[in-house]
Amino acid sequence: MSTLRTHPNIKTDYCPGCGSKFQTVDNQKPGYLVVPSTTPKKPTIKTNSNELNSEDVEKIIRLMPDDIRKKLYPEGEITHTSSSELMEGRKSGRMTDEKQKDERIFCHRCYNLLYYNRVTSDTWQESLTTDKSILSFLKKKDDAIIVTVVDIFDFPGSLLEDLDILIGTDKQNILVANKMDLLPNDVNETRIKRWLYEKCKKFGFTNISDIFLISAKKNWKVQELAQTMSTVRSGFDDIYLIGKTNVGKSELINSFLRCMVVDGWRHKVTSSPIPGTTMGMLGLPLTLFKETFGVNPKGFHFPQTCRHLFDTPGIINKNQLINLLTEEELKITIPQKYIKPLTFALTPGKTIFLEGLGRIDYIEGQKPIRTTVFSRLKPHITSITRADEICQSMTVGDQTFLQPPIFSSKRKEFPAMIKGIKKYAMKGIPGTMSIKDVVFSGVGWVSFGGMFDKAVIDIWSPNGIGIYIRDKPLLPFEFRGKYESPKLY
Ligand SMILES: Nc1nc2c(ncn2[C@@H]2O[C@H](COP(=O)(O)OP(=O)(O)OP(=O)(O)O)[C@@H](O)[C@H]2O)c(=O)[nH]1
Ligand SMILES: [Mg+2]
Repeated sequence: MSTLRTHPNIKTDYCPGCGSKFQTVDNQKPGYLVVPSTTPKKPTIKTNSNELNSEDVEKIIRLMPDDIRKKLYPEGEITHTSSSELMEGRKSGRMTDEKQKDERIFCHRCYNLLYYNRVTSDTWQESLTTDKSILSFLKKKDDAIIVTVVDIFDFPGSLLEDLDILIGTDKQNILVANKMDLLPNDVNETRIKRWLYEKCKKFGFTNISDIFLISAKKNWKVQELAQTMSTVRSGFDDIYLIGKTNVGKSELINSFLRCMVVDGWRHKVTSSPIPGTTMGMLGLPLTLFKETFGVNPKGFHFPQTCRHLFDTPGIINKNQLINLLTEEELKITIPQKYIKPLTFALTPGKTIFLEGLGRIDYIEGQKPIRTTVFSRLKPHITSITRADEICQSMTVGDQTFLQPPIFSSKRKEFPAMIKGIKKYAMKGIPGTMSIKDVVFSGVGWVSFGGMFDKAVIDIWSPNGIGIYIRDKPLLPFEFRGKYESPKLY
């Protein structure tokens, strides 16, 4: 593989975006590299006579009055640009942009994700790991602190189970609940932290040094998190970000880079909605972050040489419904911004669909139940009989109004909707608090509340996977979102 390093910008054998080992054999496999040419490109011939070449531009800049030139191009900032780039520069107030300056060479998949926001193939999914024991080396590693990242929008589906057994209880382990920007901004953080702690205990994760509610995308609470990491870290520790796929580990690395490193984008790693974006360990030297992670509470500066902040490959959650989706479907399913709760009354004999990814039938009960949907997918309500017919047509591969899934001739079989939980009984309570959440992993959840004696529901999903019942709802009081009638068919 060392032959790949013939190009001056290929510094290692691994892609700096996703950590895959570079290879030039199979363009459907991780790390595929189109080996760039080392021969310098010939200058492009001007086709547009109005376009200035770099020499023309430099000449114009040289001829400018001194004071104007200094104002426009402070020392060291003059770059070779064409006239159209100059226009761009003027618009954005910068002479160059990140993509021009980032000279690192990425694998084919990262290149397309970073610059075109698209995936090049879907067969790489076969190389993803479901085996969380790849992290078990951490159990023997004394010089490490762990940051366990979960997705608050997909909890408990996004939590690594039995963490205490997997990596031991002798290390500092900070729990980070990411994507808080998707929740209403007036949520009670103390209650959510307590809620998270209780849930984690239930899933075999008790060794929690601290809990942070952050948004890596918006850089919320990222500086505070870094401060705590530096406090709990001894000078000789590496830092590992671990978690299931798609929780935002890589985006958190990028957020640290954005907040704490000048020109941090030069070290940016690949983050995308495709589960399994990071495929190998990616270590950024802590020296990059200057003192951020290197100062202990007493203020001593420890040597940081060879200590790293590691992004790790996410452990794929076989239960996550988003693993079944194509890139196009992911783009319409994964929430990007604040999810507005949608509240309505569900009457006995009715079904609520979250497109073709979730279905709840109200099979037995007397009264309507207060139902609130937290999902990017809009709910559809129909009778249970009609819902059965719709599912029947989906099973034979017919396109229905429920999308995703989007059926096409190219699509491999999509799993049929089956009952994952049958005849689940709930009892209502007086007051405004919700009583249960039904979670469809990665897609969203439905909260139930109100005063009723008994309501019995069946819960369906593709192959019956990814369904969790939360005895204590995450947002028990946030049902008041704008009342809208769900679509009726
Ligand atoms: N709304 C929101 N989206 C986020 C946030 N952080 C990450 N994301 C999105 O979540 C998706 C997954 O992010 P990644 O950083 O690739 O997740 P990861 O944990 O590194 O995933 P793998 O590499 O697959 O293990 C991307 O679409 C991100 O834009 C956040 O704070 N808020
Ligand atoms: Mg990643």
